[in-house]
Amino acid sequence: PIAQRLPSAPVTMAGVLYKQGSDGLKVWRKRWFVLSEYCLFYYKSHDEEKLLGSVLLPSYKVSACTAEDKVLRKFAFKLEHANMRTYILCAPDQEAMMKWVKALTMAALMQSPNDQLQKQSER
Ligand code: 4IP
Repeated sequence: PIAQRLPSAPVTMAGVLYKQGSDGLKVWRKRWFVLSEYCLFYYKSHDEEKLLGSVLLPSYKVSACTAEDKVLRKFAFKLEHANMRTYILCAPDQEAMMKWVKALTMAALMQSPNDQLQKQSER
């Protein structure tokens, strides 16, 4: 079952990412990703007509891929969970990758993107 998006929920970040297939050939597919609150949704394309999947982020660990992951793509990162599927994603450039890793990490920790700003202003 794919978690559905609540139209009223705010979008933290959206953009193109490449996603590796989970089956044998692990073919990369270009997808449109939307981060809304604690859930990452991916669609076939930018028009957001076909929702292909969603990842409930809390308890996921977000990190850049390393040589050990043997991912032959630049700007690759992964979403790992103790007992859920691992997602291997790849951003179009370094800046996008940094932004996604940061935003997804915050969502995984159930912190809203505004929490950090708030904490900074409290100091
Ligand atoms: C598909 O490979 C796509 O990567 C799918 O991703 C993926 O589904 C399928 O994995 C995988 O078999 P091909 O396109 O080469 O057939 P998407 O849904 O983005 O199109 P997921 O679950 O990753 O969405 P399985 O394991 O779900 O079949």
